[in-house]
Amino acid sequence: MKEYLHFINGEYLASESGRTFENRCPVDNRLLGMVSEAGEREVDQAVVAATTALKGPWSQLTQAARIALLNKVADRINERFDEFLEAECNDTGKPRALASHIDIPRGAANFKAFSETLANAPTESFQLDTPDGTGALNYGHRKPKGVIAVISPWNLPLLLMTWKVGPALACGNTVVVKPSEDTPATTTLLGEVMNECGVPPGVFNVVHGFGPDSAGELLTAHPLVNAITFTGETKTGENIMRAASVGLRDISLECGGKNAAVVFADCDLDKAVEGTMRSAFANCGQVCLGTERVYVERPIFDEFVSRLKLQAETLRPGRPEAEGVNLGPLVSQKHKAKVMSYYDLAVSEGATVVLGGGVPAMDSQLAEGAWVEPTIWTGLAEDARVNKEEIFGPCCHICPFDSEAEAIALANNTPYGLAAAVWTENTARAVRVSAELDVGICWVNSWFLRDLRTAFGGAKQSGIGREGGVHSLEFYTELKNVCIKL
Ligand code: NAD
Ligand code: 6OD
Repeated sequence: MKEYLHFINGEYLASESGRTFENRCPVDNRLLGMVSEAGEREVDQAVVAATTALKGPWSQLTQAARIALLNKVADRINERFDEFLEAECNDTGKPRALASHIDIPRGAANFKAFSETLANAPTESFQLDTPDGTGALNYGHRKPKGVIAVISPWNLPLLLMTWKVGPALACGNTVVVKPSEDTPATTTLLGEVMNECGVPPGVFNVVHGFGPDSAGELLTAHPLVNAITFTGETKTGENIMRAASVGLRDISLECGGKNAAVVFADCDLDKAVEGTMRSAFANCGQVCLGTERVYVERPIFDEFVSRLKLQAETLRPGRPEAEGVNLGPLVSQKHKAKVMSYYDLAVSEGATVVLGGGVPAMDSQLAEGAWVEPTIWTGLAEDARVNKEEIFGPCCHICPFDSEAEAIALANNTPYGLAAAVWTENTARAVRVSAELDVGICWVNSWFLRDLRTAFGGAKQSGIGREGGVHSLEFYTELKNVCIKL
């Protein structure tokens, strides 16, 4: 049985209190190990280590040397690919085919993606005329922001954690990471990689625990934390924003969504069905960018519904390593209970269940796992709770529309504003509709196609701020103006 320890100042250690909690595999509910729960002492140790490292050898490294170290980290993750893969699949239950294609490669790539941005991003410069005629020169100078608290979720644990740690370290900050209590493994393993690559102690620290009254809250409240970057639910984002207001610390919040896909009759239907298959069911529907509301133009509505159903019926649940498996369980029993409550609610709100709606029959060992059926509904009212609240499971509701204006209004009829997918072969329409959608990320004829130089983040209640490319640079550095009187 594994022991998941904190990683503080380059060393693994358990909590002084001896408090631990279980880490279970959602495939069959087997106990994977015990996780040490950080208290005030460990969180303080981690933040102090990060504060000390900020002024130590880390600050002496040139940008090029820092980038070279982070490239080494990326390479070492790839060398230890199979260990990261096994750890991620054990914690989440996701198919190996998926994690080896997305989670682990992106977990490594996030350490490389920002080096070119950093090396090539200009800062502004202005010449100012002065009454004495000699003038002044202004220029921008970037400094690391300091100690960054990174609070991450369980759905893409390595990818979403390194998406923040990569640029934070590249910009010269130090970090204290609090991974999700459900997925401690890959973040813990990353500590070994940091040591192997020679990243100075205290630059990367990990504390384990829960959110409220535990490591998460203690970390975000710590006065030596200079900024907080968070991915998770909107409600948690609100709590973190409150914590960050003490001492006016900067925040980046990447939160929940209730994303729409808009499928026009002039789309390439094969591509629209295939894309919606992925956006609704990939990672068992546990992707923040995933589609839970599908709006389809009436002439192709029936065909779209029956083709998506046919495709979803091909999803094969099973162990992560099993050949041909393309559907994992949900992350935990707790999350299964939440998703199942929405499956029941959909029926009581009057949905027609096109597919699924229950728990699949799994063989004896897997029967204890957090499995749910891929589910498709039609016929719900627009204001049904199932159409309004984020479920974060393998499910979607499909609704017909009759005009472009109606589709836009329906898609925007949500307090969230993370992502959307538009399916049309008419370029003018694609440009028009994507301009009108109130979201941070809009894909046309694709989904989750990522270019790490681009802005990533949510509108409305899906978040605050943008990361990615120069936007990460904006968040992870403090921009100072230097004014030289000539
Ligand atoms: P969550 O908000 O429950 O937890 C996220 C993290 O916050 C965990 O590490 C948790 O322990 C911690 N936390 C909880 N309360 C806290 C508090 N008061 N103070 C400090 N830390 C606290 O989210 P989750 O269930 O892990 O993840 C699923 C959610 O994340 C969904 O809503 C999904 O849409 C969202 N998400 C968003 C994005 C994005 O990029 N916008 C990406 C992935 C997931
Ligand atoms: O691709 C990314 O950089 C990113 N942040 C993806 C988020 C996925 C949400 O579940």
